[in-house]
Amino acid sequence: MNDKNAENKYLHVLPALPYPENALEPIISAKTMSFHYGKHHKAYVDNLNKLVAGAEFSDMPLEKIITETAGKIDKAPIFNNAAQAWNHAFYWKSLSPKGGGKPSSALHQKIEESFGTLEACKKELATAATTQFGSGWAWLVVDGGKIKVVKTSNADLPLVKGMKPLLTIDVWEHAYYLDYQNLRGDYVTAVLDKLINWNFASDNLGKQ
Ligand code: MN3
Repeated sequence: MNDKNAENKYLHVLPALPYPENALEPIISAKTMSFHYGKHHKAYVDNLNKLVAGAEFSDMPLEKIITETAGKIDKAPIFNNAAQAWNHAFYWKSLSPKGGGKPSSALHQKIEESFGTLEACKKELATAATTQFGSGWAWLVVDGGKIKVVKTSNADLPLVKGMKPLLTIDVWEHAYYLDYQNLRGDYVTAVLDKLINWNFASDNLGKQ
């Protein structure tokens, strides 16, 4: 992509959005998407390439960089940018203009085993998303064969906790402030009702 990173075996690239920037309106505006994807997500990818250029992690794919740098204070800038690059790519796929509604029967059954009802699962996701103090993420994960809701701070992610992520909601202020200002709960409710991509979660459930 540019000469500066020519020595990197892995040049990290900003993945294409799975839909146009205005596709999630009116729940998430094109303006939010333009900044969130085009500025924030892009900056994480660009910063990661700069941080690893010609150095220790330049020959590693994204997920390996994340697991190798997790919990190491002196590698925090690399971890933060790598994890945020990964988290955002996963978040875009966790949303869909045709989202909301109900999961596939296999996922629905697993959700009912863990939460009783889909509504209870959504409520727990909403609670995690609204009670995460400061910046972070709410996740639906598989942990020990059971579906659970977890929340993480800043760039942290289930991948480094031995959990398989199924979907995520970004609750950093940049995800909702232009559209909802301080009303994080309204953003979360709208996303869960109209945009959440249960098909993506089903696909992830089926993966090893
Ligand atoms: Mn974000």
